[in-house]
Amino acid sequence: MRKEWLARILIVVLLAAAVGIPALGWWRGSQGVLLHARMAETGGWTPENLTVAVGQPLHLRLTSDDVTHSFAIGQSDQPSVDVHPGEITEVTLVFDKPGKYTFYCTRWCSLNHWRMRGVIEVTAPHGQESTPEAVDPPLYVRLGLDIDAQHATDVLPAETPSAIRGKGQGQNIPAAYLTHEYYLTHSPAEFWHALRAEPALQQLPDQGIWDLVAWVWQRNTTPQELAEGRQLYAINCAACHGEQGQGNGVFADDLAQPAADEHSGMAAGEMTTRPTDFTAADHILAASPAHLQGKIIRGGMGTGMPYWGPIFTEEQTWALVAYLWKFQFEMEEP
Ligand code: HEC
Ligand SMILES: [Cu+2]
Repeated sequence: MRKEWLARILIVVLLAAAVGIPALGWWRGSQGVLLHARMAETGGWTPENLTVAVGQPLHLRLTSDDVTHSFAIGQSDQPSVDVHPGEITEVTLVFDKPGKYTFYCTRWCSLNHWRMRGVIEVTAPHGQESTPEAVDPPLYVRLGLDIDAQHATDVLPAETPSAIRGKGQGQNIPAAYLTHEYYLTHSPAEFWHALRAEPALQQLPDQGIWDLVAWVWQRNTTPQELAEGRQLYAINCAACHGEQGQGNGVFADDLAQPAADEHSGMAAGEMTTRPTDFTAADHILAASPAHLQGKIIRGGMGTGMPYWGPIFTEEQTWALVAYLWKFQFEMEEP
């Protein structure tokens, strides 16, 4: 069951103009909220919490107190706006739905860059307050998955499973395995065991079964989704997990030794884990798409893995998951 992403949040950026105004006092008295950007270590956004009513324009005057940052709103299609030191960037936002919106920085300004987040609370007009729309909990919650549990496979492919090789045997797979629901809720290793036990596939060697797994995983994505996932990954994940998914991004070492990094301002032990190596088959092949998505949405528990739930749409989180499998499987791409 493939769920299309529900409603996109409509946010209108009426105006986004960067103007260099050296004299500070000038805009202080003028209309709008002056929003300062600083690296997370020295305070992040000030103010961090904003409130506005539905339909009311929110005028923001963005400026940076240190390096260039970038302002964006989670789960929206609006492009980010750069925020330069010593300059004012004006943005006007109009929200058409009540709720809490996360604003964040999209530039890798520091190790704790992802912590540069704030919240805009959008309130319903007076007299129209209603109970908030019920939102389905994420799939990992509905399935009751423990996304912090260790996972490792008892079977490993001899070589990279290939969807291209698997295609030829695809017609022998029982239909029950070809639903999107099956894909979302099973790890490749579980799927391998299920297929291995199928009488119709008895003649296939173990690697042939792995190639079928890769082919079915590819059937559950599209070239467009993979392209979107690739782009999101490069911008948001590669700095920690590495361009090639090997867990060796530019910040990986810093994350692994928090106490040694006195400049991060983080308490020791706050980031103690190396970013996951997505090429490690024993680990990743034991995770289901629902598990990976859950980790992306909720983040780690004090591990340094950010939570992306308020930043990405559900569609974007699935695109990321689809792309992560590319570190395990050979897939066709145009
Ligand atoms: C600031 C560094 C950092 C960034 C940025 C980051 N991660 Fe992570 N990630 C980690 C660390 C550290 C872990 C290992 C600890 C854990 O699982 O909580 C991890 C673990 C994960 C896992 C868990 C894998 C498993 O087997 O349970 C997934 C999935 C993941 N990251 C996806 C992503 C995606 C997708 C992005 C980008 C949207 C991303 N990460 C960005 C640091 C990062
Ligand atoms: Cu920043």
